[in-house]
Amino acid sequence: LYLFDRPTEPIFIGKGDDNVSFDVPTEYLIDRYKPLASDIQTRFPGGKTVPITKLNNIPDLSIPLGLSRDAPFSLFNPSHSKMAAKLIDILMNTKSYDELLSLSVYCRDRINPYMFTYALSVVIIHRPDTRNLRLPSHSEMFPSLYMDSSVFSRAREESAVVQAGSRTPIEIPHDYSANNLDAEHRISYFREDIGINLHHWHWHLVYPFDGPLNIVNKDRRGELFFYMHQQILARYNMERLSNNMNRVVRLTNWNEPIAEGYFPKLDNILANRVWPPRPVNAVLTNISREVEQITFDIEDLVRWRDRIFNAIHSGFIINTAGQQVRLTENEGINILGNLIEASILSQNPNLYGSLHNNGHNAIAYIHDPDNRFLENYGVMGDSATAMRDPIFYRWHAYIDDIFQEFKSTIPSYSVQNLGFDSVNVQSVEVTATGLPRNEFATFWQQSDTDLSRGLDFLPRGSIFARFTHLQHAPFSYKIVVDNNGNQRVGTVRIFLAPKFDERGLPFLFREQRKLFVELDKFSTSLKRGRNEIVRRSTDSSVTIPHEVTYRNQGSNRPAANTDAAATFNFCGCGWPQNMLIAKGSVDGFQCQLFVMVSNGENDQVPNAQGDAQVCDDASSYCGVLNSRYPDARSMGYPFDRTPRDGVVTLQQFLTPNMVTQDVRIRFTNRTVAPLQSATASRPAAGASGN
Ligand code: CUO
Repeated sequence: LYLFDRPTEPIFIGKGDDNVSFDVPTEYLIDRYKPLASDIQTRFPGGKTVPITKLNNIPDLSIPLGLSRDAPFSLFNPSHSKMAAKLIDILMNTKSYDELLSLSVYCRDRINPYMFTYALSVVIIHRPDTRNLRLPSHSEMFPSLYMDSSVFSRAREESAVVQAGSRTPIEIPHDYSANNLDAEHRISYFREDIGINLHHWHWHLVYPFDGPLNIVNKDRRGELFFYMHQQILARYNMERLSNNMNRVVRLTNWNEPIAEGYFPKLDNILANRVWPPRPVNAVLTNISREVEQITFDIEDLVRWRDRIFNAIHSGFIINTAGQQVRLTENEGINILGNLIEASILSQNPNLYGSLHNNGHNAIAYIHDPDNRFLENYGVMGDSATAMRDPIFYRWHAYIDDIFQEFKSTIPSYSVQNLGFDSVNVQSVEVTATGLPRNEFATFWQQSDTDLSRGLDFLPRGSIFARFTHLQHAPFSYKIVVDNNGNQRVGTVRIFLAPKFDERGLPFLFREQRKLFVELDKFSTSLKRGRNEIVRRSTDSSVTIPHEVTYRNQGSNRPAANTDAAATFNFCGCGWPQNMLIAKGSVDGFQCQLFVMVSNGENDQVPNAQGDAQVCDDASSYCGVLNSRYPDARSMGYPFDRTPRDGVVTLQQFLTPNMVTQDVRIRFTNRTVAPLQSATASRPAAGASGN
């Protein structure tokens, strides 16, 4: 895991506080350092050295070496993702842990650090012999992707003057990327939330669209691509409505200037440049970037879009063999997810192209489409940063609308598809200590994150950045269910949506269904008669705990080489607990809480256990490690389809096994100090957690 520390520094340099270095065979040093070998190897005496076995045969690395060390690496770039896929394949194919370590050390100072870190992370998550190593948080490895660049010079100064342990955390101001002259700035706290961006980075790490087939081809990955991003939009729209903003507008007209600008204030540490901004009213044009081998026209996007709509309305796609593949009620969404993204599972990339990925690219290179200014991609070109930009949501709203178009072609759920015989949900109630019933409380909270792993300066030792994020008071649901039949298993599905639209009118079901945010889903045994189910907000199947999102936060950090550590890696994917509930408003933003108990027998997935005990923390958006997706229903059920005839309001949609409750989200503009003090150093990597 030391391989992840200070990714741009040479491998043989002593690794910070822990004073660990690698005993690297001379042949492994890059040519520039070979003549200095004896000097280098004795330069950092003392401490611990990790012996590295010299491999007799180094596999052919020419493909991943095709990208220079200081070039930006983007997974949305097909040639980059092919290079990374090759590296993943090579590392996956090493025969033993020792061989993997040795080859990784060999690669580390040669391969582009960002690509190396990405590939090694994918490998560690997926190899049985490394799955239980504890990956550091991506925001620790590359803090510059997650926070205002001004933090780093202040951190450098503090570290130079003050000893580790007594250093003051560097505060990241709330308003660092813009001010309220930009209307979109009102929800920058959501777009720039470190936990949300980490979730997105991690999701794409667990579900890469290219790479070895056994890694890419996960159960229902195309459908999950649709659902996880649909939920991001539902959450974003709820956040917008809480801030008196309209729902996000789809990016439909690709010739019109884009009104939203974005100035990220992030550093690109590899190239020592700032990330390119996008001024207001930029216009998309054809992309022709020979260096990155990425060339397509806006017209290509138009053609792919038209073919995709054509397929949806015809009910089938054409695969590469020229055969029709039906877009069935159950399989259609998964086929389309892979085809629209596009992943390597797309059944015909020639015909349907790569609409979503190249939309990211068209926006990411909008400021320099033919590379005449030698500028890198903008934040839309990286899954770690894309969600910072308002345009991300407009682009994904467009993509989501295509999926919704498909959903409108398949049959609606009948009352029978929705009901659960003799099970009646009587009521649901939300309670939190010190709050009125059915009210959520939100406020600001500060947290600290350690920068020292990602910054290559001396003297070493922990130095923290202090950021402010949204938080809510923990709460519980109490659900009362009458079961007039025998004992059975039910799946409890809890969702939340805004009650009123931009004009203050109650939502019609047709629109509101797309705004339902999943809060939790779990299975429960229902005895005959009255059942009272109590469930805590922290148990949500959507979120991961704060200390998993920000792995440096101390006390719950599991020891390395345990099952709990494996949980940590996969479960880095998950919506941050602090963002479970939207901000709401000072007056109490009005929402509708929805609870459904569906028939567990129909929801069950054979062989869905996998490593569920190890990791099922955020299964709703991330699935379960080494397992099938744990819910047999279409993702988003029961809101993923247009309603049956005659249903206009949510009330009319309800069957007896569903209930709704009016609730409010009340925001208080106060800031709470960090839960844990930042003065304690992080535990040494590889050592037991404290
Ligand atoms: Cu997650 Cu567009 O897919 O960013």
